[in-house]
Amino acid sequence: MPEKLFMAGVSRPDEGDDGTELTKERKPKVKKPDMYRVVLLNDDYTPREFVVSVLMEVFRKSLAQANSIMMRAHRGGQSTIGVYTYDIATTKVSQAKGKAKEAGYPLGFAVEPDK
Ligand code: TYC
Repeated sequence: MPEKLFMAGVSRPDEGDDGTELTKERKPKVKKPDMYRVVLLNDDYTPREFVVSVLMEVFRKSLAQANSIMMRAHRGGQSTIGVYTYDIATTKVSQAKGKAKEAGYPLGFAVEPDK
């Protein structure tokens, strides 16, 4: 195997395909998206099973994961569900709140910048 492979368009972000340093003008603006933490908030009224179903349906958690996230919020007041891009985070929270409102429960979430 060769020590180093070169492929067109696949290079370090600070190098061109020829390996030379890129000036500000040539440097591709490829940056990781800002990420957002979605936090589940406890309340006294939403049934545990309903919380678990929302975590499974909207946030695609397994039953075991959903149960553990729900119980952490139930016991400690809040629990991280996951970290997503802004659009995914806000869309999921909107879907989850919609389901809760439809069912008449005050289930709440927080969305916060991740670090
Ligand atoms: N505390 C609720 C109850 O006892 C269950 C619950 C858990 C609600 C987690 C919200 O984020 C939550 N029925």
